[in-house]
Amino acid sequence: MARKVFILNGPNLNALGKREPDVYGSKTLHDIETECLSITQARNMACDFRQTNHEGVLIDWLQEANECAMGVALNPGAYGHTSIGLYDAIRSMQIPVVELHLSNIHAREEFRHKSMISAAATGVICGFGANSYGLALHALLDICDK
Ligand code: CA2
Repeated sequence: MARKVFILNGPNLNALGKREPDVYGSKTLHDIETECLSITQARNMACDFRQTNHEGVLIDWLQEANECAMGVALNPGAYGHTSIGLYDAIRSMQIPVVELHLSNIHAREEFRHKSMISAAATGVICGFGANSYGLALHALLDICDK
């Protein structure tokens, strides 16, 4: 198995840093990608960082990761609250999947409190802004290197 992890991002995360900086911070997704690449490089791991606005594409990428990567860090965006398809995809994977959110979903609107995918994930990080990515990635790499 190649030493590679996927970092997958769901809907609207391409708008990061451009709107609602009070909720999601001022970093762009590209800034976050740069930080993730430097973390993975330092830990001798390759990294495939992607974003899509489409639920089925996220599912395709999870299935792809399961074939060729050691683990996934996933910010599912709003699909995390709604998608049984994502839950089923993660359930069927043999590699660790760390769910992450920039915001603390439990401190926001009630409809964000429930994550459909947490029960299938290896673990969950939320509420640390852009740092959620680094925290999730280190947790994932610790599992991969065990
Ligand atoms: O906190 C997170 O990371 C979320 O996954 C972000 C999702 C939201 O639906 C989840 O409840 C929590 C939304 C991402 C949308 O990002 C935007 C960025 C800038 C402007 C508008 C939306």
